[in-house]
Amino acid sequence: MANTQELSRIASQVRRDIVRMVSAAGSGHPGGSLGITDVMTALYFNEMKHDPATWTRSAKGQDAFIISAGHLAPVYYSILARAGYFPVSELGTLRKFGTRLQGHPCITDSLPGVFQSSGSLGQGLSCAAGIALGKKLDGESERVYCLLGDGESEEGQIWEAGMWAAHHKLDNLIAFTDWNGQQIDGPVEAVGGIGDLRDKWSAFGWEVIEADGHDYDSILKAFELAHAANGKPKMILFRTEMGHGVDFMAGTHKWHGKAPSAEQCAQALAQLEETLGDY
Ligand SMILES: Cc1ncc(C[n+]2csc(CCOP(=O)(O)OP(=O)(O)O)c2C)c(N)n1
Repeated sequence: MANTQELSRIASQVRRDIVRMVSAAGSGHPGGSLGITDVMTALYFNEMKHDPATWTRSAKGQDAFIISAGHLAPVYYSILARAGYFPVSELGTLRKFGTRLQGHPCITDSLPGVFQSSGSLGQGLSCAAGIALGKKLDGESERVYCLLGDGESEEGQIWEAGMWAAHHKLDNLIAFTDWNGQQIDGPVEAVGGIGDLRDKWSAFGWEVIEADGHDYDSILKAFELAHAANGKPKMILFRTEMGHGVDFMAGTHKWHGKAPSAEQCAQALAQLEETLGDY
């Protein structure tokens, strides 16, 4: 289990990976990936019970993770590689024809660590809830985690899954939202308007926890609070900043799905400490 200092070092390398991967691919989603990096690092290097050496999609004794916001693949791939699911050198193959690292995660690509294909927004929570019920029926005590975007939360299927999970009292389901206030075309409230996510998830019968998605104490505390077996699924609303860690990408939707040029990549890397070695 990594401590907060180690998490911060890993996250810096993950951010470097994201910038380099998307820049080399010439397309992809750096903004949201950089914003949720601290939470994803804490999830895989501290919170989740998982073992890359014995992982399969149906392995017993391990937690499951579904990335519903599949466009955040760059951060997901970097985290999986850095955690030991596949060689770090493979990160340089993002979005190339015939590789396992397509623009959105796909189970038919057989990339170790990937539980579910995603990219078509709105579907992941349904999968996560199904897995959570399956674990309960099998008498397993492991948990299921699911990452949602706030823009993604405009999808109706999310709320159907939310009702269903509460109905089945899935307190082994911990969903979390990348609550950056931005989506593809601008601020979430300007594009679709989801209102107050705290009130909405509470009204849907979920335990709601709010946390700072760039403060490891806050992130780890939120996960700890979510462990309570109280008959309710948990929603952690992580306040994040899109593009966090790179000054010219921070706080704007403009880097939602745009690749940095070679020059911009170098500029970004100069702001991020190399801690584990580049691929
Ligand atoms: C069903 C579906 N509709 C539209 C899209 C296109 N799309 C990709 S990401 C995105 C915005 C998602 O916003 P958010 O979840 O807030 O992610 P962020 O911008 O923070 O990365 C949209 C509309 C999609 N992938 N799937």
